[in-house]
Amino acid sequence: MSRITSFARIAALVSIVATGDALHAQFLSPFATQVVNYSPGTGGGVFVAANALGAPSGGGLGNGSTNVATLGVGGSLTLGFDLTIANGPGVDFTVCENPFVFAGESFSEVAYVEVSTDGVAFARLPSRYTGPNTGLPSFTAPFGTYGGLCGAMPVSANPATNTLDPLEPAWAGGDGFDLADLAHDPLVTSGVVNLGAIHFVRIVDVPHGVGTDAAGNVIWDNSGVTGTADIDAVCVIQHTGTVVAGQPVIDLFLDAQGYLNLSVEDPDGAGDLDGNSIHCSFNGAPIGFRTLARRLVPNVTPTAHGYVLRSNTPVAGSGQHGVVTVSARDLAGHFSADQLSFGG
Ligand SMILES: [Ca+2]
Ligand SMILES: [Ca+2]
Ligand SMILES: [Ca+2]
Repeated sequence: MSRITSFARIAALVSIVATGDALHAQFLSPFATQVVNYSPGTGGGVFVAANALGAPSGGGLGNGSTNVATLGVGGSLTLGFDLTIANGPGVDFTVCENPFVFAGESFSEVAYVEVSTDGVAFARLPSRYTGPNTGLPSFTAPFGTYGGLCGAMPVSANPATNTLDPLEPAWAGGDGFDLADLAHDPLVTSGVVNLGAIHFVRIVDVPHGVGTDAAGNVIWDNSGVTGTADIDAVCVIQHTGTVVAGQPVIDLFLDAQGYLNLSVEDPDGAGDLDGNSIHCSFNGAPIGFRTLARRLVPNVTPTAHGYVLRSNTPVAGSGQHGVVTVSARDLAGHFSADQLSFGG
């Protein structure tokens, strides 16, 4: 190789590196890549920590994966990533456990989810349980029973058997987590946990009938005394390479009056949304955008950037429950998704 060619190659390499995180990130795994700590508890399951690395091995709505790392009673699993998870619009990462649907409900074994910048201080995503306070009456739990916990949403994506994109949770499945829910956590406000630079996710067993949600309610699930959550994968949806000014903003939320709202917007205008890319699911099952809108959020208000849809009546306190997930791309391929679990 001549000296000039060699310099040219080095210059090209330097240029690629200097292009920064966005390009570099395209070549990094969007899944957990390291088992940082595995402290399995007792009970039954598959105690292979490496099963939580890489892509999910979803079994579809009716089947749970066995390619999992079981937490065990009192156990926890800390995973590391090549990418830096960052707070973008909506869901930033999903945790894939192995729930399955039975008679319209989910067999749910739930766990707390925590995030860390330094691997030492972990902030726990606020959890919500709306089931009975004395235990669940059946083998399964209604969709919408849990929020801010993994282990409720079935997983369909499985690159070994189908072409569903694991990073597109409306169809892929998995429990979605939005780092914005931690904005008021003391570890975040003090700067110890940086929502723009999350390097670790820790998943912690909920002690059966003892562990509480963020409001102090005792959490019950379908695990029984010796069962616990089984972790299949963690999928990074928003990271330092995807969080950009012009990306679409999907937002599912209950407003102050308890109405369900869905906004589908793009900072570049409604015309920048790729209409064909809007994917929706209800209780894990794909549903058309128009059907979802008609059934749940029929009141449509155009905005400068897209649409805001709202339910006819309040859903909070109405007895309605379920989990809605919506995702979309813009014409540049930028992505956003959101998921809302509601009930009670
Ligand atoms: Ca977010
Ligand atoms: Ca399970
Ligand atoms: Ca855009």
